[in-house]
Amino acid sequence: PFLLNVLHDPAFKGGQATTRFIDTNPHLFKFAPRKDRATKLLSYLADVSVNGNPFAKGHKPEKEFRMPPVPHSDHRVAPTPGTKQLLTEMGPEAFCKNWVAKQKRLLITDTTFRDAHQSLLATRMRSYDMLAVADAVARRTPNLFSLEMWGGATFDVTMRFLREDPWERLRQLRARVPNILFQMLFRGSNAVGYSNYPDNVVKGFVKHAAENGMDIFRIFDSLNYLPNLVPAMEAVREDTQSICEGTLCYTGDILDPKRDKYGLKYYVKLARELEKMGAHMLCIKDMAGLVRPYAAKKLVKALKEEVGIPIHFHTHDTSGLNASSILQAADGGVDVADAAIASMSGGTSQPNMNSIVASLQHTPRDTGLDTEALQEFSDYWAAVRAFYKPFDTSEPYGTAEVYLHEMPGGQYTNLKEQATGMGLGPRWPEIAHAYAEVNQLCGDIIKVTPSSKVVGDLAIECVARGVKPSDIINLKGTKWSKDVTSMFEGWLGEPFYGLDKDEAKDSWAKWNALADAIVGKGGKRLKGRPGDHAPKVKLEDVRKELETKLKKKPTEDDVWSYLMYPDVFMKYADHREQFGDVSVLPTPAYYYGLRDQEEIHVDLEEGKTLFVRMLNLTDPDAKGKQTAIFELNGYPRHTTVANKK
Ligand code: 3PY
Ligand code: ZN
Repeated sequence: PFLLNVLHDPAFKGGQATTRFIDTNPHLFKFAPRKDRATKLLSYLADVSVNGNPFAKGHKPEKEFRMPPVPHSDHRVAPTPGTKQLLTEMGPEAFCKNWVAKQKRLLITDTTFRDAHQSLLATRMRSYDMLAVADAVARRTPNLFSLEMWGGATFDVTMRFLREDPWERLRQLRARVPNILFQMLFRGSNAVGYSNYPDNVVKGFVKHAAENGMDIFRIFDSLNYLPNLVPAMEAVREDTQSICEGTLCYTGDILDPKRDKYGLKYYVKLARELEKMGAHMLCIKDMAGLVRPYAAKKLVKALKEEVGIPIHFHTHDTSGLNASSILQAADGGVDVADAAIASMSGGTSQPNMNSIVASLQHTPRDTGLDTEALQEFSDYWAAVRAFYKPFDTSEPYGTAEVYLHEMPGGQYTNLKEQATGMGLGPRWPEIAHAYAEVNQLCGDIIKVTPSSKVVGDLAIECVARGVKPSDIINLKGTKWSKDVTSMFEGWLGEPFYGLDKDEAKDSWAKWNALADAIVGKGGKRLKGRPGDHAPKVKLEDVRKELETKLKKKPTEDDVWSYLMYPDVFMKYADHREQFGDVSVLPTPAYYYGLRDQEEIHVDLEEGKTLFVRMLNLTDPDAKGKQTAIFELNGYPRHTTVANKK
């Protein structure tokens, strides 16, 4: 390429080059490092154009995508100050007490950047599509309460399937949205993973996330075992200026007199305890969308009477009815509710923000959000959503089946995929029933990541083997997956926390019988908080270990990513080494490569843009190699890849 630079230089072309040409034009002769950023990206584009993206399931779009219409906003005008500025000025305690609790309007959290795509698109939304709209979000909806944009499954999936750095996503969005609070979902002692992490890892992670821009930590436990929340809650309160949102997970139906185990009394008890533990806000986390409309009002009213901190309601629209749960919760006095932009809402995602906002207009709880802006955002996301077709597999209609299986919205599509992958797709109704039966066999537990995964694994296993869930107890010598055994060994904590002895008696009997069958009678069983059994991790040792593996000094981001997901992080790091930062590529190019003559532009940084056109892709040669010929900023470049198909 350097030769081409020389050949194109006007002085050289004009025949004015002398022997001093090299001395006076050193920039033309600076050999780019062999693998510069552009070269690495071209290798990626060549590879994905020839072999496809291994994570896009072989999907080939039939027609060209339309350019998503980015909502209008003037980036030269600074965004109006919002909740972020208020939190900074007031501090978490005063902000929640004197501002959030005093708002008449219903405050709204936009989940489009996290739970909506986790629940609809298997968490595959790339930073690129969020960043493209972020300037407009900051300017057109500055009166949002918060943006949920991190945590849950996003941490794992960004590295595993998107080959992006989750920390970069956080910082890049923060830079563009300086005025709205950022919120993450934090799985208590399971942090952003699926198993227990030592206390010092949980605390260090919280601190690093806050330092990089996280404002609200929604902290829950998958069995509502509140002692598991302590390290994370302490870290938020002691080491950060962020908001600690203590969370209770909702299951069952408080209106059903026959299911009084998880009744109003239970939720009130947990809520009071969370407030005592230091929560600045309380979250009702209805991960499966089981809070029915009239239950919503009853629950919120009862909790409002019992706790003094603001209440934040999170639900899913799996039944198709949960916008009305939000309206009823608003009537009951809830302070904040979660919703997703229209074209990313509904089904297993959150209810439709645009419609909720419109339906509250001219009422006492009017949100004040701009419906025209929300419509433009919806148009944008509708176009973007088309890029993610291979992952967009949930039913486009509501289903009351959710009241039977009680599956979290974020799990539903994943479990369906898992079933389809095992050839069990057509037997989904059986799996849904098995899921409900396994739950009863466990003694009727809270089901949310990771406990929901264990119930799902067991349900699929039963259907695959053709046994009834109730037969698990009698299956001798079966080897269950590690996730399954570790839950019954006690590594997720204890189920039935918050119930009194009598209420929990039957449940414990069932749990113990199943645990005996799975772990084995006399097998190792933990009691109490798993964190008390997990030795502290020596961070210095981890840094050294990682330095050896990476052959260079790791960043603090790398250390925390590695602590959460060692194998996934190492694969991501290899990819980054080979192809550079692929998050800068437009999404169709990332998933499907470039078509013949297609041109994209890639902004590497402010003022540095690559224009890449696919000129030709040769047929495979005798050794199966194909050459992709690109035009890069006007110059031809080629790269050869092995056809692996
Ligand atoms: C997660 O933990 O990822 C969830 O979304 C649970 O609802
Ligand atoms: Zn959710």
